[in-house]
Amino acid sequence: MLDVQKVRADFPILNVDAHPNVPLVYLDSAASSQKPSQVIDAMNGYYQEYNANVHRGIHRLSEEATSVYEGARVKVQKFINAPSHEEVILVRNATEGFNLLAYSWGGANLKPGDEVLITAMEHHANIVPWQIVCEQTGATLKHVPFTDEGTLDMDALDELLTEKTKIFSFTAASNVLGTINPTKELVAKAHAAGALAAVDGAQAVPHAAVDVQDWNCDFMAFSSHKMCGPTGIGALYGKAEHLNAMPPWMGGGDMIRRVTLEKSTYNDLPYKFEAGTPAIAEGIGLGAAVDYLNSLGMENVHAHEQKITSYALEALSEVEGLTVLGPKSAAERGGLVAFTLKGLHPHDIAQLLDEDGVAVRAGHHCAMPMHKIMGIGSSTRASFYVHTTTDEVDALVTSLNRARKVFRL
Ligand code: 7TS
Repeated sequence: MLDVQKVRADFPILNVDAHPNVPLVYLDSAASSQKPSQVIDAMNGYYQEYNANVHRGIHRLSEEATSVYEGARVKVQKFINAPSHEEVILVRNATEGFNLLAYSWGGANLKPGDEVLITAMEHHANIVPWQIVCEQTGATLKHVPFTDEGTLDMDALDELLTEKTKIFSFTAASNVLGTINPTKELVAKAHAAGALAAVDGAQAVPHAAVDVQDWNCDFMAFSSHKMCGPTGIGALYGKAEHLNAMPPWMGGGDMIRRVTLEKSTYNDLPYKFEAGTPAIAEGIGLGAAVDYLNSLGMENVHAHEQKITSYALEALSEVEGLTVLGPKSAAERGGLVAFTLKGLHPHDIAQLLDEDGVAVRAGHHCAMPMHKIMGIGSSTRASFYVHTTTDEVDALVTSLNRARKVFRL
């Protein structure tokens, strides 16, 4: 189990007050996690001790920067158990990963009559790129519905996966319902139908051990900033056989082998998909974040979140008028709870909670279709991570009850 007080000491921001003399209760890690000093120090160390561009200079600083930056790629590879570092494309975030996939793979492989299958519980990052590429290629976008319990409708999935389906792109864990999808089974179903399987790992990789070989997915995208790392960096994992066959996405320096004024040949993986100077400090920070999570142990991270989520579900059930979205049991969910509170708009709730130092997210959480299906425009979401305590969940509940009183509910 995690020693939460010891973990909290790693996060300098947890000593900062939300308002003068109001301690911060940070319950918004699903939007972006806080960063431990190990990550901040690694990024500062690059800028202060060996700042230089990578992959080009033959001097000590550039060689050191290249070695630490490329070392981070290998750390990411091992963290998700990818067979090779060449299959880890460093991108800006999960969103860029899906855009790369949709434009490059989709642009080259989709045609009228083909279908792309997603689910109704996707983040916009795994919806909009597919809408754009379907519009451009004439392919059709379909979606798997979810049940009233907030789990995927597996019967509908079996009907929707046909020989027309070219790719099934779905989230491993929902950022609103909290649902953990049966990724391995979903990948197997896609493959059985002759389709590729792409996984949105944005809410999965930070929270539990992920093994892309065990899942056998063809692609997976995730972001560093939700896993203790910096913003501006993330990864798209892809099987080499697909990545090698895909055309480049962005052109420029680093992604080429040879350029004439008429024509270019392209670099090997992973560089074929990495045009221009990369986010070097951020890549190094991501490597440090992987080291940090490994030092805690992903089994411990997962167990801690399950404990907090289970406590939160119980504590929130005492708040009058509150309805939790998604599965009822913590065992079926990730470390977040989104809810509605009768008579109160999520923005008003978030504002009142903020007065008490409690930071939550309110709105549609970049999942407008999912909210529409549930018949609500928005929700309030509390999300947990390695430093969350049961006292902080109690503070959330106290603050929600105060909000109800303020609005005379
Ligand atoms: N997929 C899922 C499941 C997500 O939760 C998010 C971000 C993304 C993709 C996109 O990640 P990005 O780093 O490329 O922006 N989700 C949230 C959220 O729930 N609140 O703020 C961002």
